Amino acid sequence: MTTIERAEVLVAGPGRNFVTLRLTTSDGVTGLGDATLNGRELAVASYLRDHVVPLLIGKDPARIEDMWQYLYRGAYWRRGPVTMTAIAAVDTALWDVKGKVAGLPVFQLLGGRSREGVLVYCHASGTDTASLVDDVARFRDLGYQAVRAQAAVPEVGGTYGVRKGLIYEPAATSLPDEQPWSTEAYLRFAPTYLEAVRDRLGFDFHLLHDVHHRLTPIEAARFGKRVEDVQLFWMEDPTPAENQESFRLIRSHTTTPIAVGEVLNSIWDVQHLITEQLIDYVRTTVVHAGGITHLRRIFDLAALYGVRTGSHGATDLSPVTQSAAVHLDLVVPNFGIQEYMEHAPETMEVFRSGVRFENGMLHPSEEPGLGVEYDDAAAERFPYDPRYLPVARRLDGSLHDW
Ligand code: CS2
Ligand code: MG
Repeated sequence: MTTIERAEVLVAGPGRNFVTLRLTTSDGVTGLGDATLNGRELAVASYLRDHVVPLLIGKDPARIEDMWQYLYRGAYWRRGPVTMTAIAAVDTALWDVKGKVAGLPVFQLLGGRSREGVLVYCHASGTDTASLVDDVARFRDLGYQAVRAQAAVPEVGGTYGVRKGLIYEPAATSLPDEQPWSTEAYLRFAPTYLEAVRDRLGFDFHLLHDVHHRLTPIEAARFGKRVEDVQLFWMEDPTPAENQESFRLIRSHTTTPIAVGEVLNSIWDVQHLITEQLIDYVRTTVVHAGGITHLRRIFDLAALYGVRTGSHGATDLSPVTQSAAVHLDLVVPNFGIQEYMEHAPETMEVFRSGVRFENGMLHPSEEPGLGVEYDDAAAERFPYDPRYLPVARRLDGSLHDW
């Protein structure tokens, strides 16, 4: 019987920090899984190295579903970002192996193409309204059919999602950067820059905005109502997602579509959001919600309730997740949109990926498996360097959701 012979937890910092699981079978077939949790990478590396890898050696790599059940229910302690990211890495690597053994790209194992390509959205930003509108126009000229727009709020300096230079990387400091926040200033300013984008560039493309967990439910309801004429494709994370009940209040006040889920890690975390149709797009991901196996379950539940997919895809999700996401996005009937941020050149030196961008869509490679290989020699040149995500503080100094 073929078994899992080797399991390597690879920690490196090419462009930014990543944790990758590489499984090797007794037939010499390898599979990759992303295990990156931005700002808490070593917690997942330890969960894998110290508690999961010893359970993998000697197991049958073909038994993906049984492995998922074993690692989830067998741990006793369940759910949460660390656990589910570790399980995700194993699951994704096993799908990669299965594709290579079958000689098929993973999307063929999941049911084959349902669409020709995967519609993506990119991140436009600006330090003020004018530079934001110019940045949206630049991405439209590059062929993007969907663009996220974020601008700095004047009274409080930097704000979430404003790129410095070519690559946006929020985890940029060796201790959390304390960034100021004013809800009042944001609520006064954000609607005006979204309106300016539509005034200057029109309505023939999808415009998205990430509130990034910053508002109370009633503030989010007010914001959603205020921007209805902007016709957003979605307002994302309008309020912290732990309290799923909050979205009922927002829903009752506005028709602006709602997207939630990048910080959620299991079907139980999104169950009521979906079954009570409190959201329009579910943003859970391969890497943080238990891998391809579990994410497919979430997407199939969402399909029953008219909720579409809109997976998170920032640069702190590695090219392994990006490829796995595109394979799944190509197949699921209720696909909505896929977030896409170009990784840094250093990242692409380590992760050799066959995913390609063409006229506003991503396309997976036709290689067997996920179509991503890990270059150890290149990774050697980029050691892990601890980085934290920022924290936000209101102008009175009290802690706010970043
Ligand atoms: C954001 C992310 O892309 C998004 O929608 O919410 O940039 C998020 O801030 C980071 O992935 C956190 O690591
Ligand atoms: Mg987000």
